[in-house]
Amino acid sequence: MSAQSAPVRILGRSNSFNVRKILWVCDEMDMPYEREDYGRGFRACTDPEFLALNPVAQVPVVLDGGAVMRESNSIVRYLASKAGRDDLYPADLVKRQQVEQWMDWIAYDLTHALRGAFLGGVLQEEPWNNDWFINQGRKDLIHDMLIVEEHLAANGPYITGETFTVADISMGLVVNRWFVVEGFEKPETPALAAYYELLSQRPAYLAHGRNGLP
Ligand SMILES: N[C@@H](CCC(=O)N[C@@H](CS)C(=O)NCC(=O)O)C(=O)O
Repeated sequence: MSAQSAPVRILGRSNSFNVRKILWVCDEMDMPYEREDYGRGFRACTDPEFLALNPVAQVPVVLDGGAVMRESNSIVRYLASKAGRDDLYPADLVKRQQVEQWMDWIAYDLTHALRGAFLGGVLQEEPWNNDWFINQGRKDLIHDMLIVEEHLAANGPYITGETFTVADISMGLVVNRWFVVEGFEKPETPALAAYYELLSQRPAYLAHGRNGLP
C-alpha cells in the first residue's frame, strides 16, 4: 500500500454484521479508512445514489480510488491483498483455496441457516419469521456449527490451522452470533467456545466482532 494513497471509504452502518468484517480487517491491519452511515436506520440502501454504487442495495460498499466494491468477504480479501498481508490471505494457491472454501461456505450455507435461526427466530424479521423457516434454520445452524466444532477440535486452533487468516474474520462474526442465538436447544460446543476466547485476544475483534452486538 502506498503511503500516499487516500483512505478507503466504507459505506455502511457500523452495527451491520457484514460491515463489521470490513472494520475488523482494517483495524487488524492498521489500515486507515473513512466510514459513512448507510443502511437500516440511516440513509437507505435504496436511495438512487447508493443503488448506482450497489444494485443489490446492501451494505457494505467500499470505494477505493475509482473502484466500487460490494460483497463483504470479497472486500476483506481485497483489502488484505492490497496491504500485502500474505499471512491473512495467502498468495499460495492451495493455502488461498483453504481460506476461501470456508468463506464461501459461510456466505452460502451458514448465512442461510442464520436467516432462519437469527433473523427469523430472534429478530422476528420478515420474511424470515415463519415457523418452518425458523425451525429449518435452527436445524441447519446446529448441523453446520457442529461441523465447525469438529473441524476446530481436530485441526485448530484457527479455521485453517496454526495461523489467523481472513477466514477467521468471517467465522468470528458467525461464532459471536452462535453464542447469542436462543429459543432452541443448542449442543455443547467446547471447541467453538475456545475459539471464541482465542479470537477475543484480538483488540479488533473486541471492537467489531464480540462487541455486544449479535
Ligand atoms: N452478501 C452481502 C450481504 C450484505 C448484507 O446482507 N447487508 C445487510 C446488513 S448486514 C444490509 O445491507 N441490510 C440492509 C440495510 O442495512 O439497510 C455481503 O456479504 O456483503
